[in-house]
Amino acid sequence: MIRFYFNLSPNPMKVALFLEEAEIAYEAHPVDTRRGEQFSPDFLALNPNGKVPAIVDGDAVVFDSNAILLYLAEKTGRFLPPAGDAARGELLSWLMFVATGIGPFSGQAVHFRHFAPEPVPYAQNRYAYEARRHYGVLDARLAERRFVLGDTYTIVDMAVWGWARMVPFVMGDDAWSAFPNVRRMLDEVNARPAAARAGALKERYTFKADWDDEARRIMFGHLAGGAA
Ligand SMILES: N[C@@H](CCC(=O)N[C@@H](CS)C(=O)NCC(=O)O)C(=O)O
Repeated sequence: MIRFYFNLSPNPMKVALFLEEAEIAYEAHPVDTRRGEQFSPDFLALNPNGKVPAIVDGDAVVFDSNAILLYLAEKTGRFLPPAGDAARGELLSWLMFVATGIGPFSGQAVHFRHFAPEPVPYAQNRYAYEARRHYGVLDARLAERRFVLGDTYTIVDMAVWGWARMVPFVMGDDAWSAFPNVRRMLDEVNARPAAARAGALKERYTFKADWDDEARRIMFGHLAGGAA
């Protein structure tokens, strides 16, 4: 049975959605990142980068949410176009767009909007701008398509779902007005039973909620004087 190492943040949740969509049996292993469990030797042996998600599937250990989505899609032959198809190229482009654009810029926008120890207007503006720009690209794409690749629901939509649920947290409470097509797609995916099952993980597992000094020291190694 697949072991799924996760918390409730956007990247692990994309993988939870796939596992539920494909009805793959899995054993959930919560990793409480505010308590530093991502740096335990056992977890670092799975993902030396010390971040969730990761999965163990027999001999295969896969980390990084988008790599896991591709691995599971290729393994099951589901939620991706056949290898060599033009649509497969499109899927790879948009998956990397989420992996290298939507995800990291959203993450940094959240950091400087909510968590930086002091306000840094330049960084706030840069990351808010880049997050908005990326969601704008996605919104234009979805203006003419039901899902990112067209009529077919794929792992790209799952990758988008993980982050799109966080739009107000990333860009502010009024952000949805600028991205109506992303919102429409998010609502459609949210209505799928698999999304409800993935979302129900938060009822079954509790993670540390306090954003205290311990959590700050663990999550932001640079504040504790850690060298990269
Ligand atoms: N590129 C990675 C990013 C994963 C990531 O940033 N995970 C966060 C979720 S909270 C994490 O584990 N953070 C813990 C930390 O930074 O110490 C992916 O897509 O899986």
